Amino acid sequence: MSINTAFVKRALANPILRPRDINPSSENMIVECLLNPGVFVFDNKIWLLLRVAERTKQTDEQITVPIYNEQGQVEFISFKKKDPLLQATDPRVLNYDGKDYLTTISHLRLVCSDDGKNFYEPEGYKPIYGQGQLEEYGIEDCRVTQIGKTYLLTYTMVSSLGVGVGLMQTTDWKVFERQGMIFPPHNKDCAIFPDKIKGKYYALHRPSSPQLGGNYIWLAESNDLIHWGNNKCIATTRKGEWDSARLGAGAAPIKTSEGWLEIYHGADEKHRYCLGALLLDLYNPSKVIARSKEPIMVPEAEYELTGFFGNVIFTNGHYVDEDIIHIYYGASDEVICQVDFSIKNILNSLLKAKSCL
Ligand code: MAN
Repeated sequence: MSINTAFVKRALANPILRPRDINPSSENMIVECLLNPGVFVFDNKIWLLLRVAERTKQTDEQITVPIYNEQGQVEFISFKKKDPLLQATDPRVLNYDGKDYLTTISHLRLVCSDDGKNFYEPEGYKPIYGQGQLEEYGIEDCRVTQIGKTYLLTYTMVSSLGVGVGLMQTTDWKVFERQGMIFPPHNKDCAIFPDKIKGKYYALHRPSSPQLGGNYIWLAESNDLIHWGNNKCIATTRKGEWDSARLGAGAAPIKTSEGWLEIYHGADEKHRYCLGALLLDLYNPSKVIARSKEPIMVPEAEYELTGFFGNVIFTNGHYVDEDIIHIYYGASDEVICQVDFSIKNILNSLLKAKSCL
């Protein structure tokens, strides 16, 4: 049961942020893409924790990729385009002699706004860069969950050793306590629930299992946010559907009278990324009450269809104001956009989908 597209209210000002709106981290770098922001409310403002993907200038003969060295400085590696050992067909990643490299390196940047539409970089809040070997290819797609006065940041740590989930905590967005990798490779798309359930913390995450299984959403629980266990798979890909190749959680689930509402992304074999919803039992979130049969939103606008990696809408951030969920998303892995949904509408579409199962 699909959602009436009239209920998908894209901001008229979309894209609300483009690469040219953000200064590069140094004069050697070019901001190539802005992606997938975490969202939170702090100091009476709406904040985005942007993923800023940068690269250096390219030449006709060579492709140059950035990595962080052990000292945390950016270094560049160049490959001759004609070199037969180079495979460079995906704009996001290349392979040289069996080793994968990202074409861009991402860090996280804070911007804030009084109205949720016009964002600026406030003074005194520094960018967050990758640190150490497990983040040598950068950090990406950060979810932000607020518990009390503490903000929990779950983000993708990227390195030649693999892709895993890191955790940092902050109360003031100036000092960050890094807790290291909480879910080892291959894992990403981790969102911590904003409330404990029966005394335990819960998180959605997305391990990838290459031989058996696939790219599915799992649920884990923890007593201390650092050690996670009792893992359960709660949503798998669906053959022939819009989420047939992979799926992953968006931001922290929203508590509603009907259950935990989770907005997730699903992709098919052609790498079209859409948004859907899951409804999880309030007291036992491993129980899926309902799941969107059709996406609640598909790439349709021009800025969602073409760009750095077109046909992609990807979200990991929103804030809620009564019935409205204000979603921020990356479009075509290049620009930041905003869309509003009514929670009631999504819940209605989910409950109808349930009765069709
Ligand atoms: C990955 C994600 C995102 C990105 C999509 C689409 O799975 O981690 O960073 O937006 O692919 O390219």
